[in-house]
Amino acid sequence: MIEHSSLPRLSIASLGGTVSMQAGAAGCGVAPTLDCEQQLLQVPQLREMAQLNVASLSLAPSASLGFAALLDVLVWARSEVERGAQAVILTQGTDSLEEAAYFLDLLWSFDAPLVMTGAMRSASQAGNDGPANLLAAAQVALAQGSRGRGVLVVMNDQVHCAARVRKMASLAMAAFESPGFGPSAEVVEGVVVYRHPPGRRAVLPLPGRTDQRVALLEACLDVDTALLQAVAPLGYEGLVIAGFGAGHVSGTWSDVLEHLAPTLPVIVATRTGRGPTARTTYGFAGSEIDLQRKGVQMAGHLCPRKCRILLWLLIGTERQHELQGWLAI
Ligand code: DAS
Repeated sequence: MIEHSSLPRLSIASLGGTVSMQAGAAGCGVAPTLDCEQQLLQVPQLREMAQLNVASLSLAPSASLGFAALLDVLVWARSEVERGAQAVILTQGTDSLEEAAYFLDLLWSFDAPLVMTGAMRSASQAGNDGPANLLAAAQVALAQGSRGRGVLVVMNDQVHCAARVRKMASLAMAAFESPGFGPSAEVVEGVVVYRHPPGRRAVLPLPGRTDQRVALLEACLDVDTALLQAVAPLGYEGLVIAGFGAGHVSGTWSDVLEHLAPTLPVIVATRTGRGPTARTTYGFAGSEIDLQRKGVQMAGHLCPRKCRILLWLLIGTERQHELQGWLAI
């Protein structure tokens, strides 16, 4: 019998998502109903691994989470570590997990791991993966090798770093990947095996303002320029474009960006889902060489959605001028 007070302290909070969902009335589909304590009932072994401090912070589908809610979650998680938690676990919906994880990672200044997980199948479905993901998340949270790695996403016995992880499938159990990089670690029989030592991390202060808006548009075949031209008049303070291929747009979009890029930060990323944007390969109108000459920043390996998070936080901390350096990390 393990003496309870000798166990490490672990704080766990739930935000909602499929991991908190179960069926209500027949034919109505699953919806968030399980609070954090109820989720933990499915994983009794957690209480033998750690002293748990449990909180239910929201019951939202993750498409309805927002930056304000995530800043509140960050304040809670920080205070848990300051009060002695060895690590913090958050459960949330998988739909926006890749964005929420990167948002929190950019602001997470502790060595203590902040581990995020969820489920692809609800408590009402056969093969519900929530309990297994929660157990693996706790094993990762308590592993010494997880320290100094910022925010980690644990799904399907894999550990992904927040800057690289993406949801790559709508319903499959193996939905999460870090395209081009692979997972940082695997959980094998409860043991967390990292492939590499922790990398260099940079952290931002809390944003001083939160009313800024950053637009995300996708380049696509034969698209007109109406939405692109509306970005500045609508008051957006930054723009991310999910560009073709290695970070390209049409010649007509390039013409608009020539006037837009000097007035607000513009990032062009790749819409392909894997690989970096180019810097020095193509020279046509709308290519990366053309766009950089017009003041556009190329995203490198950062996917469009994470570019939007980065730019929102940089504007909120008045660090837009540091954008190029952050994209190079
Ligand atoms: N698709 C759901 C999930 O996997 C819903 C959500 O993200 O809240 O959690």
